[in-house]
Amino acid sequence: MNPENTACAKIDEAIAQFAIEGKVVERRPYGNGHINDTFLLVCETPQGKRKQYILQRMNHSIFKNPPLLMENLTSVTEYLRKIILSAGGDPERETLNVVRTKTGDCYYQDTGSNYWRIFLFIEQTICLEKVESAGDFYDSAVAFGNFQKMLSDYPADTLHETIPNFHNTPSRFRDFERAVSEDKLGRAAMAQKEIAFALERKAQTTALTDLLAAGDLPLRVTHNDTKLNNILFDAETKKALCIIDLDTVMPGLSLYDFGDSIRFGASTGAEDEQDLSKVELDLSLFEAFTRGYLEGCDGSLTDKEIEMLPMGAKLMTFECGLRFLADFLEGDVYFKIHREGHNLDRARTQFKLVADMEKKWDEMTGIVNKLTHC
Ligand code: ADP
Ligand code: GN1
Ligand code: MG
Repeated sequence: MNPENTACAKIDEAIAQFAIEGKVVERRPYGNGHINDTFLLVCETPQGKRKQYILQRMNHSIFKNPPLLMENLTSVTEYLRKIILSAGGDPERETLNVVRTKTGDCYYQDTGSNYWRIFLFIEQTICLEKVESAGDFYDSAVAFGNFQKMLSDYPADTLHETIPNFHNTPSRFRDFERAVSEDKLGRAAMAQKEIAFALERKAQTTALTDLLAAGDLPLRVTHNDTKLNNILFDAETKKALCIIDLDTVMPGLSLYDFGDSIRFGASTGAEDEQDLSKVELDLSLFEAFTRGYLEGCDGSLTDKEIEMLPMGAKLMTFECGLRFLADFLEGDVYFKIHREGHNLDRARTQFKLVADMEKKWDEMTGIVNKLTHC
């Protein structure tokens, strides 16, 4: 999906439906998300006031039921709004705010079956693609832990599963095996080393799902996509301000949120780094995030969840690698790519990180023990 092409097609029809302030004077593709098509809208009122919005075309080949997704999202953000207000915070900056259509709906389905939504643009914020300091990463951890805590009494059974089996690693492994055996584009030959790496680790994929099935890990309301660029930092205070990208807020494990943050943020290289010598797990960042996450969850994690934190990190990294590799084999139909082989490069960084976590396993568990016994 190319945002520019989309812009030409239905974007004006969509914008006209929403109750936004002023006239759109500029619009352009925005951000680095892999899933939705995101645009910044700059508006001006007749009085000369400038107001900005985020317009998104939801990816409905991935999110099969955008209306139910939007029901989750509006309900969760309204719930968060009340908690933020009662804590004396600013709900227009600390959570997403959905702008309604002129007829009061939270999304618009255009005549070409695209689904659109608009959020208030959260001004004066920074979105980080890479951890710049251990302090930032620690802050993001407190915010993600706190996010889960804020939603701890949310009625989980009212949430729709926007992507079934999203973090079910054995199910992701089966998808990967199918992609290898179908090898639709004959690309498997280019990824033999990576395929072998994944197959050798099949037995590990059930580590978390087995504990969940046995009732040894609690199901919570989790974000499920906690990479660093899904959090906005206040540009002035540099503090973590708002958790965004709420499309996958669903019942899940705390270890999914912990692990996904580590795989993205505690790596010394970018998710798509081609020079693998630059990619390893930074243990000081692992420690900073673990400390922050434990603080943000504020004593709510069980002993078993804490014990499994390193496994959460390893499994989420492995799972993401499997997903990138399967998508490479299937012809890049899920994650947006910006160059040939992009998904293979991404899979390679994830597997390099997994291998490094295996080497650093004792240090990882040592850090978790140290932080929970001091
Ligand atoms: P995707 O699902 O494709 O990752 P996101 O919802 O994460 O899409 O949005 C993509 C990017 O747009 C984010 O990483 C962030 O930079 C920016 N963004 C999204 N919502 C807002 C907002 N309300 N205010 C400011 N920036 C935003
Ligand atoms: C996608 O939407 P975005 O870019 O924040 C993906 C995550 C992956 C991530 C890898 C809905 O996240 O699961 O971990 O890419 N989101 C979805 O960068 O599949
Ligand atoms: Mg995102």
